[in-house]
Amino acid sequence: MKITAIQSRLLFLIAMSCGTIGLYGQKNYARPKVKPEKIIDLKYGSLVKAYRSDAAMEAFRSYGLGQFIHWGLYAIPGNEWEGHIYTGASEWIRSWGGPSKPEGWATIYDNLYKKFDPTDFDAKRWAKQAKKMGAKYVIFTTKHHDGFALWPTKFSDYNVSKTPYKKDIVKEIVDAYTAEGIDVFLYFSVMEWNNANYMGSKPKTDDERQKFGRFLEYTRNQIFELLNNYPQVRGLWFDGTWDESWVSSYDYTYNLEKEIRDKYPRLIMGSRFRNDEFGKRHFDSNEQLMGDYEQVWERKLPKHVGWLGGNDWESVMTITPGDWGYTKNWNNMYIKTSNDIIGLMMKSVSMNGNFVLNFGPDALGNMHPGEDKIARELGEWMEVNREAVYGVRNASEFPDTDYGYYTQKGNTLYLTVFNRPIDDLIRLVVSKDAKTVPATAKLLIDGRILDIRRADIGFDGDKDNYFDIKLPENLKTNRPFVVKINLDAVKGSKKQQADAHM
Ligand code: FHN
Repeated sequence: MKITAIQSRLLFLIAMSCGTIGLYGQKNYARPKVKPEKIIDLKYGSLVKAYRSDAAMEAFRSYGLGQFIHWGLYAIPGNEWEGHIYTGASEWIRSWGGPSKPEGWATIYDNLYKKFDPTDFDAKRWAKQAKKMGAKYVIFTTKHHDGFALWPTKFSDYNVSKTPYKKDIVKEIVDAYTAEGIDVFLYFSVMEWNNANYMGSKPKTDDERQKFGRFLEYTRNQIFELLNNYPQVRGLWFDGTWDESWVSSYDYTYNLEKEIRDKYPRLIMGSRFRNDEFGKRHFDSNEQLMGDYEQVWERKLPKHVGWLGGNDWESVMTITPGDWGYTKNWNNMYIKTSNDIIGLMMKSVSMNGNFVLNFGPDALGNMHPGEDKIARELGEWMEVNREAVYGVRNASEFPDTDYGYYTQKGNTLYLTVFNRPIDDLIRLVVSKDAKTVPATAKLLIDGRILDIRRADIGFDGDKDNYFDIKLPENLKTNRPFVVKINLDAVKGSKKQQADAHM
């Protein structure tokens, strides 16, 4: 049965989003053991030896919400070309193959830079939108796998200065977002499809080793060029580090990370930059995190906070099933709703992570209308509920709840309710050993004080206490809402319930 190109794209994206991971569940993703059976002697293991408590890392832990922006030449086709539909992820369109590929596609793509002229681009407008949305940091693609640089790099002619636009886009983004108080992280792809010195496989001959050696030096030069040109940046977000050529260069990459950290000790780098001498990525062979935070959670979330082993982490998420770059046509695929996104964000922060939402602007410099809508709706929600998102930690004293997600800041507990109980009675389960108990409660949405009382249910031998919070029947909302609960020291002793006789 012949399927149309749209159907094949739909099938591809469904497979992408469900095949390896379920958005809300975690299928086929086995967590690494947090403690190795035995410690081995590693020469190229993790360089992050201690918990970072510097201001930059503490700021990272408090971000809560970030914005990812994938922008580059792939925005010009936007996943289609002269009626041909590309079924892969839109930012991978240069690698288009198979019968649906337009004739001479690679050459067409490699000449798109001559058309790149985003006349609507206004970094200040993007930064203001991100600010209103509530983003505390942005991760911006300086160069994706196609190797096209959005800054006037001295180390390659394949860059924005050679386009009709000419201007330094990375500088515009760094300046505009920094001015809005949003910290900037720069995305940098190591893999570079159209670089003559790049190869995916491990260099075998002397010639290949020399060639890839030139590529490694080029990579190092661009990294330090970015850090030198844009000193405001807080972090580097590396990608495209899975090919054997890079994996086998663990000696070089170890020393490169060491050089970066020695020169920029406050820079934040996730676990995706490199691997140890056994090829272990994200966690070295002693299960040590290969970066300042776990950078594994891409279009997936941990099932619960225990999976994280106390490491810092972030989840990066697409609004479409699997496109990071601009995609013209959002029909025939699932587009995450604002409630989906609020749920993913609150699940992330309830497990001490950050949630980073991706935007893929079009070739003129406009966000997709669907992205503008989400940014607006998320911003409206954050306007009211941001205190439950920023600078919070896992409410470890309170067990998971079926009502939604707990986050905590000192003696303030936030319950973000997604599942409103049928009787409007929220029953908090509080361990009898808890040092603090709920004392007062109010709704963030309108400030109303809520009735809260201990429910002496009399469950025999129960290890928990119960506190009931009554929601107002006239509370009308189609969004998750936050109950702000003040915790107070346990007072007095409670009436001893008689034991049941069996
Ligand atoms: O291949 C890239 C992909 O295009 C996109 O940039 C994502 C974003 O995290 N990273 C890689 C896939 O893991």
